[in-house]
Amino acid sequence: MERKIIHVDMDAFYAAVEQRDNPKLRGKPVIVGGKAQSRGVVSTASYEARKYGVYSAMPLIEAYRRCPQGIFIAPDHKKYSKVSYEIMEIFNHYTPLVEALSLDEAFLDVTGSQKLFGDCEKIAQEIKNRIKLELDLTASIGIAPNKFLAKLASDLEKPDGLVVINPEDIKKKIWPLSVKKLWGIGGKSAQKLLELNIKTIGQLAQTNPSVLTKILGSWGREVHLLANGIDHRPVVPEREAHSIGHETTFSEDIINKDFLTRVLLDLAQDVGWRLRRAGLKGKTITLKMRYHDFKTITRSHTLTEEINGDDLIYKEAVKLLNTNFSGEKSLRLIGITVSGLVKEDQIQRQFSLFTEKEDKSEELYQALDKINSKYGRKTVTRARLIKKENKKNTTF
Ligand code: TTP
Ligand code: MG
Repeated sequence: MERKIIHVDMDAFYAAVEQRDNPKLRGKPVIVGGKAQSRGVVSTASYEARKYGVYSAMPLIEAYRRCPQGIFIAPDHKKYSKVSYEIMEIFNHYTPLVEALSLDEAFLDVTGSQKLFGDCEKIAQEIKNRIKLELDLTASIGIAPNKFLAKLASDLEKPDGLVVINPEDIKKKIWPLSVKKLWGIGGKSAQKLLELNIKTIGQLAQTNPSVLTKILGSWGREVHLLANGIDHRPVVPEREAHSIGHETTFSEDIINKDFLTRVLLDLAQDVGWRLRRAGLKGKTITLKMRYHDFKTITRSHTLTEEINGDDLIYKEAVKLLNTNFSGEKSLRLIGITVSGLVKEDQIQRQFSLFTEKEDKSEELYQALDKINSKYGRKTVTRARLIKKENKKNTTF
């Protein structure tokens, strides 16, 4: 059976939440990131502000230069992550196969949901309606037989779009798009393709894959398949993922370390949120940096204990930045990945064994045994997990 993949992406997410919660901001150029002219970075801008050329990852000073009448607001991550939970709850209603890519974006595999909820277009429309009615926000949705096409589709009619791409639409709807829309095609690759006069996805699709592997390495074959609308990657709910990461490509090269540090906070919050949502913790923190000349490096640090708190991820990422960013070459992209993932309840079992050994209290053992035999092995450890988590995760 042909797969049906939905990609949902909220419109101007942080700004839309702010406009929803403060009617005075509606219809206005809202720029979320921090005080105008401060050292920070734009998290996002309302569509009204985008008309002035203000975009995500732009320095606030530049945003102010382009749009001095903009309303500048500091981001409230706690609020956005709460809204994210509500959005993801709506998705979970239609399928267990939800892969959240970030706070405002997810893939849903609804192939098996259609018998119960009606065809995929009906499901997508219902999701949009619920997001509007229950959360007073808008989302753009793409529907396609695979992830690659669904993600491209959701972007085609933003904001408030709903675009279906069937295999027969690929030539008309996808082939005219720029090669830059393809995942993994950064500016440098696009430049190399341009030298061969390959500008559109269609031209890429019609190029011999051996030519592409010469330019792009093994990724070339993959790119050729994607350009032809072929993508077999499954929708993987985070709880089954091996790593969770997030990265930002800047609109202009960045050399200012304070600015990069501020971006790391956003990224850490996103990655932390996704880990916690999936009930995961990870031991290895990796910082990815792509320099202005497109050279890309990754630097990792493995901790003795798994973490998923924003503050801890942020702290490790900043340490990696401090030791590996000399400030001589500007960056195009920065990203954080957490790997070495384990499920929180597994850690809890280890933790509980450890503390039990430390306690050496016979009475306690007996009491634990009693409870565990009565309610099942996990009862007590789970309760401890909750306490431990509450203490640690002060941010949420
Ligand atoms: P996006 O989905 O990329 O952007 P958006 O939802 O604001 O706008 P649209 O999808 O309609 O184009 O990112 C989702 C949120 O993630 C965004 O509202 C703010 C945050 N974000 C950052 O904090 N920094 C960034 O560089 C980006 C791209 C997003
Ligand atoms: Mg969005």
